[in-house]
Amino acid sequence: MRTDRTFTMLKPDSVEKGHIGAILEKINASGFRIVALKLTHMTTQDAQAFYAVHSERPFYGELVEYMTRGPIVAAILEKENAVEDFRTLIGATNPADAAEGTIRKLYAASIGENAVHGSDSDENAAIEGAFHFAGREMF
Ligand code: IDP
Ligand code: MG
Repeated sequence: MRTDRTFTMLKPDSVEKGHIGAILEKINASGFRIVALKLTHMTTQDAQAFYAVHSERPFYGELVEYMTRGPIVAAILEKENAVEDFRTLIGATNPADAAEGTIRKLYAASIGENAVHGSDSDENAAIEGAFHFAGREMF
């Protein structure tokens, strides 16, 4: 399996607030190459499946509502050590705990509405990328 790719979503709050350009600029400036990119709107079934690992958590219903309320930007990113470096770039899940200059510190409102997703492992990056993109959409 590749170890130099990760998967991200600019979540509905980022799209609603007009932050697509600023966040993609920061991603590019941080050395990631965009391999795949689209604006897409997840159905309830999509979001439930994508976040199935969290299905027993108390915030699962709220998370599915949030992630389906409007379009997202889905992307696959390439860089050496992509998964770990992208998690560093986005910052902690709760923006209140996120380091200065991170995407969540700059653009996230709360632990629930936290602007971006980043895969947590190479294995999940591959699964999540394949969830959103066909092979002919990856470059
Ligand atoms: P991560 O996105 O930093 O990997 P996870 O723990 O995997 O964080 O949680 C997935 C998503 O679920 C978070 O990005 C956030 O949108 C939402 N979430 C996590 N914890 C909470 C919470 O305590 N309340 C509401 N939403 C949460
Ligand atoms: Mg996670």
